[in-house]
Amino acid sequence: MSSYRLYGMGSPNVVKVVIALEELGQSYDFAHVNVFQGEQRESWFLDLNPNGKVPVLVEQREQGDFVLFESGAIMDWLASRHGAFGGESEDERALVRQWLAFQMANTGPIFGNAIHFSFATRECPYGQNRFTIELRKLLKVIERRLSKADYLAGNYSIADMALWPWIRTLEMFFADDLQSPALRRWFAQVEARPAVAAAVARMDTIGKLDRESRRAASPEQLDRYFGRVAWQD
Ligand SMILES: N[C@@H](CCC(=O)N[C@@H](CS)C(=O)NCC(=O)O)C(=O)O
Repeated sequence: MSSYRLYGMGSPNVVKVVIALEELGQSYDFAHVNVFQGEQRESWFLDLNPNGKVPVLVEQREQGDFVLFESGAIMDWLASRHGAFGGESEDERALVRQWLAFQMANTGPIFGNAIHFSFATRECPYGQNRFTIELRKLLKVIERRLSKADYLAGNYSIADMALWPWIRTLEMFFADDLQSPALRRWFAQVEARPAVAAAVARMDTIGKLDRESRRAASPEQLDRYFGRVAWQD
């Protein structure tokens, strides 16, 4: 039996955890959550994460499960639990956490909104413009950093694992904005890692489940998922 169970879908915030588990050589069961039809709002899932979002990582322990949500917290905990990819010294660990926090507080929400509003350009050009400008600003920050260091925190770490799936997802929507040299070099280096390839292969299967569940979702369920209509409690 695996010691970990990961609840998720094929989205970047979940892929980053899969990369970490693969890099750390951990076995895990993947429990697909049908977010398009609202499974994340069911009572059993809210008991795991009251915020109703994936990923959630559960470590199965004899004395009772340990449950963790928020992908940044999960990455940080995995790195410290297994003693790898989180920095060696106190200062290195702080730098890893700094770049992990940068991903969580900036690229996650801004890239996510930029993608969201790219679908809603006609309805909301203001939103599209605002988040595309912010996205480009963040890509410049990343380029500046990666032109001075091999990886975000110096050595390859959970901070790179957290950012990489977001850049991969952006390739589908903002490919023209991703051509700067340091970003391309870093992206290829991370992509070439066997653990990253294994994570991508596993997540391709999960992506198929997402597409099926999205096709099967009703217009009302999709409105709730995309936040156009409030969830009924
Ligand atoms: N800050 C959270 C964000 C998680 C998140 O946004 N998850 C999305 C998929 S990537 C989700 O579960 N969406 C479903 C919903 O909000 O109802 C994290 O990094 O774990």
